[in-house]
Amino acid sequence: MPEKIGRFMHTTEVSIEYDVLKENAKIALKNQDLLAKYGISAFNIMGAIGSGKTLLIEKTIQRLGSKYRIGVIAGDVIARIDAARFEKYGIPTVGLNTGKECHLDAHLVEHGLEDLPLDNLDLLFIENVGNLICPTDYELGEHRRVVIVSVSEGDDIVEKHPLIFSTAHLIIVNKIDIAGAVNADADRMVEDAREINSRIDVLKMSLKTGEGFGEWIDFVEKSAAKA
Ligand SMILES: Nc1nc2c(ncn2[C@@H]2O[C@H](COP(=O)(O)OP(=O)(O)OP(=O)(O)O)[C@@H](O)[C@H]2O)c(=O)[nH]1
Ligand SMILES: [Mg+2]
Repeated sequence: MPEKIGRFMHTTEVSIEYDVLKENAKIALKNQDLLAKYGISAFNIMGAIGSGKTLLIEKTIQRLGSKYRIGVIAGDVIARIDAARFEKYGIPTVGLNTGKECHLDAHLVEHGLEDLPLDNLDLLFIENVGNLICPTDYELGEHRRVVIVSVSEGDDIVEKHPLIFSTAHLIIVNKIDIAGAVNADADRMVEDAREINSRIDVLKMSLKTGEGFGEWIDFVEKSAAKA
């Protein structure tokens, strides 16, 4: 990947962070077991601020809401703006605020699950906090990790954030309808993603025109069938 690596930040808190991550991983497994018990397929939707996470979930609810029982956990630093966007579809929604934290964690999601009618759900979409760094290490108990980026973040965004893409099952390159206007090469983003992880599913999408959306729906339904 990037040939020129900058100097890494020094840290003296490695062991503390390790413990936190170990604890998080334990709770994530508990969450996953709980979801499996109810046959729920859970998707952790990660991506930069404004990349299209909420719109992706909203359009998925519109397309699949009559076929599957869908619930949403909406992670936000503050307020319930995205949660309110999901609630208008009349589906079970939990809004989680992370305050100063830039990611959801398994403990917060564990509480979110307590507020959802698990015996009445088939699919759970978890919108993570808009960020391409912090959510990387924090598994939530999801079955599928999805990263959505948009061309307006710059076509080098994938190359600049290899870690989060290396952990994903699916990468979506969104807003391809405006690629020309922002001078971005969407194919470069797809190639960068494949270089990071050759087994990964990558698709180009425009939530505005609907291009690529059918492939996303196929991915969701295939994942649901495995739950
Ligand atoms: N042109 C275009 N605009 C899009 C597309 N997808 C999303 N948008 C717009 O991008 C803006 C951000 O979309 P959201 O779905 O709110 O993004 P988000 O990732 O949930 O944002 P945060 O929760 O704030 O991180 C909205 O104005 C959307 O209408 C797309 O494919 N093309
Ligand atoms: Mg959002």
